Amino acid sequence: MKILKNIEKTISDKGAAYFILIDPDKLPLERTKTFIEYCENAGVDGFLIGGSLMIHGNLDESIIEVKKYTNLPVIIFPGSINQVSKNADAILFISLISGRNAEHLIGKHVQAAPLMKKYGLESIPTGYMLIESGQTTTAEYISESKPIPRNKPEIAAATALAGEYLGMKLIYLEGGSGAQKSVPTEMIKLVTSQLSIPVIVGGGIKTPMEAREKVDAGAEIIVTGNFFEYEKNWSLIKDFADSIHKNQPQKV
Ligand code: 1GP
Repeated sequence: MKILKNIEKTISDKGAAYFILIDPDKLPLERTKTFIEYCENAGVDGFLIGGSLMIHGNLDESIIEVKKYTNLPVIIFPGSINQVSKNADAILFISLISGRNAEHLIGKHVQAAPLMKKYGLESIPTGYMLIESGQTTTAEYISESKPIPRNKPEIAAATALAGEYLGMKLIYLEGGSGAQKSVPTEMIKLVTSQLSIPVIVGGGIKTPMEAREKVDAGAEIIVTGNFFEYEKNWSLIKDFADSIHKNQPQKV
């Protein structure tokens, strides 16, 4: 529970936490040091690492490289059963509760659990919910599960509540990496008003202001990935962190 506790403390200290998603396919090993140092100096709270479809990248190598340059939590965000590594600090043990594909509700978990036990990897039970975001995302296509319609916040709220009652420690509202439209604010408001566990929001967030809107709506963890795959955007990481950390003095 060490890493979950660390996240909960960050949320309570800063008002919300900011995580950056690293896709080992997109961040070359030789750029890792510069990127991680950039994130550390900008006030990022931790890293998720993984991807729905990993083709060239090597998760283990990538985690080892990231951990050379940071003491922040490095948490696996698994896209498949192959993405269980002994080198990470924890794993989001995600159950895709918005879908009805049994493999992603319990199947893959049975395969992963013995390995997690062997590695002593902290499990963070996470109810993962795909939200319709304008076009078919990789997560939706690969998981073969339907997203929740973006104009149905009541379905999202009921699903998230079921996740909490099943014992999930986090709920992840996911637009999908590179989503055209991020998760609607109204949906975040309704979901967070029903829950007592933190809600992560990610997918298609492209500006610090948009990130802040999600936090003001009740999100307690914001994730961005795609936007910072372009080095020209790295200078904005600090602006994202500052907007998300609502308990800390904002820039004027
Ligand atoms: C994807 O929520 C994450 O799983 C981050 O999404 O890459 O669109 O920022 P982006």
